[in-house]
Amino acid sequence: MAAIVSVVSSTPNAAAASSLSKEKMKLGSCNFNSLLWQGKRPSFATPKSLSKVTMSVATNVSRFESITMAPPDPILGVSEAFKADTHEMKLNLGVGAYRTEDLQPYVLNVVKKAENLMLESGENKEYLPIEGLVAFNKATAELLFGADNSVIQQQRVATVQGLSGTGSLRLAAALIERYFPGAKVLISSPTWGNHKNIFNDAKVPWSEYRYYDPKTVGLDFDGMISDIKAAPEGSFVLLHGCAHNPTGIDPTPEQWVKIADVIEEKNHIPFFDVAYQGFASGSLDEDASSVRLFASRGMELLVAQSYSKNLGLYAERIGAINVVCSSADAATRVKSQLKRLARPMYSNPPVHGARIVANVVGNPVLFNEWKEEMKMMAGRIKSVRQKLYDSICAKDKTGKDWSYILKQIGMFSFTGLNKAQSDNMTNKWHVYMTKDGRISLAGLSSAKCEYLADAIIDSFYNVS
Ligand code: PGU
Repeated sequence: MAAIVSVVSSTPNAAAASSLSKEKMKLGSCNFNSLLWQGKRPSFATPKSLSKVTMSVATNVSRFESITMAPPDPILGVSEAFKADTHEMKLNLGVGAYRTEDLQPYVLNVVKKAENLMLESGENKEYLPIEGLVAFNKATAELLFGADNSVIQQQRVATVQGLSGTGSLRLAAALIERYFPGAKVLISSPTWGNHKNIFNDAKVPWSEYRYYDPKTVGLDFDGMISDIKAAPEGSFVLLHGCAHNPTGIDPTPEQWVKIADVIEEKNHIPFFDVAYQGFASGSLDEDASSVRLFASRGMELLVAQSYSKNLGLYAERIGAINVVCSSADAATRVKSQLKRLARPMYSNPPVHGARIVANVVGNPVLFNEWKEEMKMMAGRIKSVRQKLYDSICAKDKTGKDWSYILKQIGMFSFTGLNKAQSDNMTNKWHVYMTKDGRISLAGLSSAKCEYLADAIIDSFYNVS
């Protein structure tokens, strides 16, 4: 850490003194304070013009000296490394962000249309209420549960607009910390990397339940059920509503029923993270079926939503936290406390993304167009998934079963590559991915499937 020192001259020349006093010199990693303390003159190259200077104090060692460098983020840091690579075949399969076949970011047509409508109506930039845009909150809860769902009809859902999926999860974590002190959140092993950070920062204890079975590259259903059973009664169980991140492995409808059974039996509280509604199957309703199953049993539950992927609103930070309560009265009180938690954190949420969602969902023409675009995006991901699988099978003559790639759903494929193999993908093949072996198929074009297949086969067989 560099220390900065102001130097004052002993020369009688006032002008020179003043100019020198303004001079700042960097001392590199030298601990200047401690040198002064020891009565030693710090050794550094002194410019000639400063040769008569006495070091009459004014040290400024940073008060942040003890703060160490944070590691790069395991997901978002991958994009930074990708940008720095100049290789022509480089591929960014790190972050889960949809790209076109030309590997360009995609702004949905319905989003552009909604933005035009917003411009035309000349909306202002006044603060939103703490809970967010009322029309958005209504639209988002109805999209999740279905407008005719009894939880909506009976006004049993407390919905508060959040700062996308992450901010909504964080708000829920704050609610758990405040009103369920000591309660544990169970998270899948593995899970989206930020889940642990969110609960750690909110001071909510968590532990993991088994989810991924490396032997089958599939779901460890028995392990999952027995870990949920073994957890202290009344724990929160974090579930990925669809398109599990990072594995791409979802329970079957029958397995969801059994998961709901054990959660109910143990009096746990289901806590859904729904970051990919419509993106997994291409259907908004189908991707919400896990959440709706739990709601239909009359269970109380939490659901964090995100519009980053399904509407491509990544940077708008638009999402929501929904708390389904057993009475409308409880929902009103929960909502008031969510607002109280939000107020000192960020006061009130941003308006732009909320208006886009409300306009798209509230306009039947745009809503239908959105569904078509979502199907198109989900379809492109499915087609590169198929092509990648076909390319790998055609190139790999060992007879290894790669069918798990096809069984996975959503943006990601969990390749089963270990850290060393994932490093080889990046260092040798310029394929950027997370070190847990996850690739985002949303960042793959069909033109690059063959290349990726070569990279995976090389890494799998030639690196241990
Ligand atoms: N929950 C899950 C399961 C996610 O995968 C993501 C995004 C989020 C919540 C939060 O998304 P928001 O943008 O806050 O709505 N995961 C992506 C995006 C990059 C990241 O890590 O934030 C990913 O690549 O895993």
